[in-house]
Amino acid sequence: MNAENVYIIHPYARGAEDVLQEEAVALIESAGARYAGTSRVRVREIDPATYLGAGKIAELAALLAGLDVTVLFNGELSPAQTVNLSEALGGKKVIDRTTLILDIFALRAESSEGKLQVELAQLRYLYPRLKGKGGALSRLGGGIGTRGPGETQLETDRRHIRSRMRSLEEKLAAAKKRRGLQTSRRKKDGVRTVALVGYTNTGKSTLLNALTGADVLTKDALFATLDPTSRKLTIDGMDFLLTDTVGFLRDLPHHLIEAFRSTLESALTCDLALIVCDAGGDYEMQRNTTLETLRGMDFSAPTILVMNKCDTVPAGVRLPRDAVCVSSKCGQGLDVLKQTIFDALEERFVAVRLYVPYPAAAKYAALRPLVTERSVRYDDGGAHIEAVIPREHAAKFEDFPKE
Ligand SMILES: Nc1nc2c(ncn2[C@@H]2O[C@H](COP(=O)(O)OP(=O)(O)OP(=O)(O)O)[C@@H](O)[C@H]2O)c(=O)[nH]1
Ligand SMILES: [Mg+2]
Repeated sequence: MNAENVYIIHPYARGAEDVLQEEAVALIESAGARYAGTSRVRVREIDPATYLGAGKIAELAALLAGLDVTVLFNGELSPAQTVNLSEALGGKKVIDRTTLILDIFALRAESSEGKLQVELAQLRYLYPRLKGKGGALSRLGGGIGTRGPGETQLETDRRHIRSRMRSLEEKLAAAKKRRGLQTSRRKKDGVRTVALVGYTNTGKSTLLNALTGADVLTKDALFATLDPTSRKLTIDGMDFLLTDTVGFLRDLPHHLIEAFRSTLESALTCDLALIVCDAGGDYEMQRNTTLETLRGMDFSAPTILVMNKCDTVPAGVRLPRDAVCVSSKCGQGLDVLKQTIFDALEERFVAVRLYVPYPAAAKYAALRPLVTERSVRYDDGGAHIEAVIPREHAAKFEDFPKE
């Protein structure tokens, strides 16, 4: 199939929003489609029926007549506005930013829970848009907005969709419960978790790979990662789980964040979060967007600011002083980052030397899940252990004679 050509209509109110416009191109490419051009439209007053004014629409209709393009409206449209715009533009397929992002999510979702979430988000978004559209959806004939797990449902009736949404909600609730159990077990076992969070395409997955030797997909695309992935990382004998997460985007529609809240929350009940930014990009905006998004999620872990891709920044350029500068690609700064992670976690953990006499082995075994052992040496009477334990549980180890 030839790649779908997508033409952007970029509405703006006042001042130029160039980031959003450039991002729209990246989003189109991330969806596997081809960018076909942009019209910027200054909007002074939103027309409730068509968003844009009649004069402007006529101009656009003339411009696009005869072209085989899908129109991306780089903003959010109401269901009625989508239908009306499509008609006014001579029946062209019109999608908005949310539909496009959902489409990318659908392409990326791999875990069963991720797929369920995308499907539910797509159906919730489509449901009000089905009203009175008759055959409109089947006319779309493939491409953006029709892909993903929701695809087969699009042509079924609303009642069907309602019951499908209910069933998805139930499945997700069950998955959430399971995940909750997993998290509390992890906590009980004293497994430390570090989350990689940040703006999309800043190199979170590349950093996960560089630190852990994992082989997670990395890509110059928006939302390359959708499902959180965890890998074990050992620094100086201390083990923990490093979790990669979905990237954030400025002006990500609120209900999309809602949809991914639950997967994110599991990663966000972490002991430490690395906020990854692109040192060669608009890192202030990336950091602020990330912090704002996290603020809405009951997030309270300590954070480390990481400026990635520092290989792309000319020497001498000043980066925020509180940041650790790294290049996941070249390996620069990774040792400093590891040390910073270790130090931040060590505040919450203590290194101890224990002596466990053989008769006390069972007692120690019961506490073993809390312990990260660094070295164990046996003698006739028992085991000499060097280990790291959570500060809050330190009292439980007081029975073992210190060396
Ligand atoms: N020059 C340079 N490029 C990098 C570096 N780290 C990552 N990249 C590139 O940046 C692009 C995005 O990397 P990813 O690791 O997929 O980014 P991500 O933050 O996981 O992105 P999403 O999952 O889409 O949110 C890829 O093309 C990487 O090769 C780096 O340190 N230097
Ligand atoms: Mg990624």
